[in-house]
Amino acid sequence: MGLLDRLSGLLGLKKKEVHVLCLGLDNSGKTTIINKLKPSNAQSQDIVPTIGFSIEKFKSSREGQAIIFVIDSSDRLRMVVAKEELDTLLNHPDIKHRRIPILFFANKMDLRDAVTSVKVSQLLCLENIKDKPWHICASDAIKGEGLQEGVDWLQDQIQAVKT
Ligand SMILES: Nc1nc2c(ncn2[C@@H]2O[C@H](COP(=O)(O)OP(=O)(O)OP(=O)(O)O)[C@@H](O)[C@H]2O)c(=O)[nH]1
Ligand SMILES: [Mg+2]
Repeated sequence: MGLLDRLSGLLGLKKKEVHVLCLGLDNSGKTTIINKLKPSNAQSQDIVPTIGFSIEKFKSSREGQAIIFVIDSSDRLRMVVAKEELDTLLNHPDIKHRRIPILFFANKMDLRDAVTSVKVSQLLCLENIKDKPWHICASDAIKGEGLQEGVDWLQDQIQAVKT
């Protein structure tokens, strides 16, 4: 079972479609992360740059939405661009006044040039996000490290909304 499937299993709820938006600059690791969240028999071995955007369907247990925002922690040069994209997202009318949980993956932690997740959090000024629950996890999407912690957090947020 993939992590997202387990989410619904743990909640013991009827399977419904869940809409999780996975965003971030190109080459940050979005497709690799989504791929790792699928059941192992559904994972693809060959990931190529996504042209346009892709929509993946998972079965899960909740209505509503969450956002996963992926950052290449080794790409210091484009961190400011990532921040601009994040700010644009946070100011988007569909997002701005909603308490939508945002999970950040400070990805590519295995690379020598990677900065810590605390540093990523500072560079993106995450402490300024006051009206939405957010969480940042260091991850290595190729090995799948850190993804579980992130999904666990999202699960808690979903549960908090449901109760
Ligand atoms: N070292 C390392 N490489 C990674 C990690 N995650 C992804 N990559 C590599 O980074 C490259 C880009 O990954 P993708 O998953 O295609 O990134 P993306 O965000 O989907 O990129 P676009 O589709 O272009 O927007 C690939 O070569 C991945 O193998 C990681 O945690 N560590
Ligand atoms: Mg992609």
